[in-house]
Amino acid sequence: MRNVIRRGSGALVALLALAGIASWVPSAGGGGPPDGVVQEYWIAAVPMRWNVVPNERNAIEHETFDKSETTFTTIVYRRYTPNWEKPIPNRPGPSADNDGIPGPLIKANVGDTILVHFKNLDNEFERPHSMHFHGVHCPFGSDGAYIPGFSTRGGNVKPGDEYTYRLEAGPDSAGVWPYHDHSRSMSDSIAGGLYGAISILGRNEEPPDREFVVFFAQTLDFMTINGRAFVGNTPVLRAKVGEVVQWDVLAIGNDHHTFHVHGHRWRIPGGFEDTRTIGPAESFTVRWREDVRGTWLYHCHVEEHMMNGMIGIYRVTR
Ligand SMILES: [Cu+2]
Repeated sequence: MRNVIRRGSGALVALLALAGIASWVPSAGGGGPPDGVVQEYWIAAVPMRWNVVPNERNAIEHETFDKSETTFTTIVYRRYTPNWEKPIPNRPGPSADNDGIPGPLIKANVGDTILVHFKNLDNEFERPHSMHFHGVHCPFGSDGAYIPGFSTRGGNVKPGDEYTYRLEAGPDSAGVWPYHDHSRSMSDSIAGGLYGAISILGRNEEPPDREFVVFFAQTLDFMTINGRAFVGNTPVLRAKVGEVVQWDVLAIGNDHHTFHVHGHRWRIPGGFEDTRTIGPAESFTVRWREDVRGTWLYHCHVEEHMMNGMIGIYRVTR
């Protein structure tokens, strides 16, 4: 579904000229190699009814909930086919059923240019929104942050309006990074799930066989992974023995979390670990080649968070 255009082709230059964006110049320090490609995404902020606990149960502690305590109307990032023809599922497959929180996983390679066409379709709260990306290079106009008197239209996209953010994946962009609303309404938006991840593959780095996004945040009164709480609602992540798995771990909101996976550990400088602390807007990836089957837990190890929903299942089969 990703739209890939070879950079430097005459057709692209003509296309950009037609679109009125041929005057774009790469930002300092992020100049990609001539073999980089242009990745294009169409992402809108749209209203959605979201249930944090769809099965209305905390299965481990035999607690039940009512739909009225777990469901709310919010604004999420939704991916569209080119030129806004129709919405498409954010990530069919790798991370269960996410179709709103977090937003679409944006993928690119070091050296690529990323054009994110953003449209504000918030006709529910009628608030301005934006997209602000960590980790990538961009000209100031694509920073997506609202600063009275200084920011461009991209920092405060009004309902019904569109803006195209122009980003570059430099050598120092390799890894995973959050993106989120940074307009005037960012506090409400982030609490409501208006965030996502951007994953950039380094030079000479092979893509993993499986890539999992684990986004820690509070949603309503629950501690959530990808906007869901409790085993049976949070993503069930799946892999096979022998596969290389990559975990993209991110956090947003007001809390620090500790990412922990049962039965596994990953290499760090000077040794190994199986738990790592992550604070608001921080992000990291860990990888390993899967070597043990089982139905494992992954969770935040802050006890209150885990008991309040921040826990999921990782299934490894032969
Ligand atoms: Cu936590």
